[in-house]
Amino acid sequence: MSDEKSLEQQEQGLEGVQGEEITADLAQPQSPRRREFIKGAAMAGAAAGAVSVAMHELDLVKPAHAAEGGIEGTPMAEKWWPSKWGKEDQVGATNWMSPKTTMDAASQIKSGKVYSLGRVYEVGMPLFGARVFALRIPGAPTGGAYGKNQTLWHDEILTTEIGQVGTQFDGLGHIGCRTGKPGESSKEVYYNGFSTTDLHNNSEAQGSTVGAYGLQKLGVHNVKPFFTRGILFDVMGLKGRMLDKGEEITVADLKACLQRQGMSEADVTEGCAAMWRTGWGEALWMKDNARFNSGEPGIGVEAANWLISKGISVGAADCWAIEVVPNPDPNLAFIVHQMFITRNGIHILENVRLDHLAADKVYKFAFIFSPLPIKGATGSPGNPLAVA
Ligand code: UVW
Repeated sequence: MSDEKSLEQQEQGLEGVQGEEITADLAQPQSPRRREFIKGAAMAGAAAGAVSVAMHELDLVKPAHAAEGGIEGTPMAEKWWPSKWGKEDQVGATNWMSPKTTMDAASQIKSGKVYSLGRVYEVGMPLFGARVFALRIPGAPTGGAYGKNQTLWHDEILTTEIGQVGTQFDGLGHIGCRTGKPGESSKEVYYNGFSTTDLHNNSEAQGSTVGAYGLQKLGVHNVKPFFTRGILFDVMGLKGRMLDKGEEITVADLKACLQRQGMSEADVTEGCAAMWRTGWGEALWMKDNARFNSGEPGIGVEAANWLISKGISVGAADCWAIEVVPNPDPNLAFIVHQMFITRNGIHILENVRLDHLAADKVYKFAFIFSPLPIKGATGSPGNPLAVA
């Protein structure tokens, strides 16, 4: 398929992802191909009925009209703004951070052991689509020698989608929802009702200007640093195996994890950082990138709604999108991203390491992470910490 055709089809929005033809070849040999997602989703069609019944039973998902701002027949049906944190809010669920969450997190620290949840950023790590990671050292060394003491130094130049590679924190400007026609920037809606027009600070008549140099709204520099309770759902431990691509983690699975881990729903507190271990990352990261990128296990609509109802501040997992890909409902693409980020201001943290926490049976800990305040960026790299 030509690039032109695939772009044209992407312009068709949600309708477009239903068809077999929307199969943008995402450039890199190891990159995920949407054809495989869609095919997988079709094979999972039997499960889709059950999922949609559950969706309609949930309070958080109410039907509405596209004219009111949503997409009828999806979890994005209802107009989702203004935010419960006010119509100007740009920090979403990081509003939960407070001295109370800090003290609660601190009370989880029993041994003082620190776990790095971040992966090393390096050439050869799996990347979504045609994203790149290229680091160069100018000069050998870059500069010097200065002074009688002959000081040398090295710098680096990094070309990458800085917030969207490796261990990555998705900010609120990363994911939106088209509620109008292609090209209607004011109807491409993000968290708290901000539109593409707002994010790029341009009018539809003027074309894109300022926003090319960083998002003017919902940039990741706005968010508050995390110091909160972290909880791990060891789904791999529960199942005794790595989960497979397209395998959905259910609410029953999450509750079974809590029970197995000697915890209860009371441990899923407002503002906590919730993480689920699938085994996908520890088995496949830089070992089989093609399979890693071909889809993944993760939560779906049902578990997302449950976690939203608990008031989590961030959802994290050891895979590249934290959600089930392909979604069992073939009409849905990256729906958990929209439910968390766009509708509820809940952040997403992808490609984290969780195996060492599971090995030590650390299921509750202090979660500490300060996204890099890169003005106008869509996300942040970094090394989140769990302190047990
Ligand atoms: C997309 O950007 C679609 O996905 P992710 O946030 O998983 O990188």
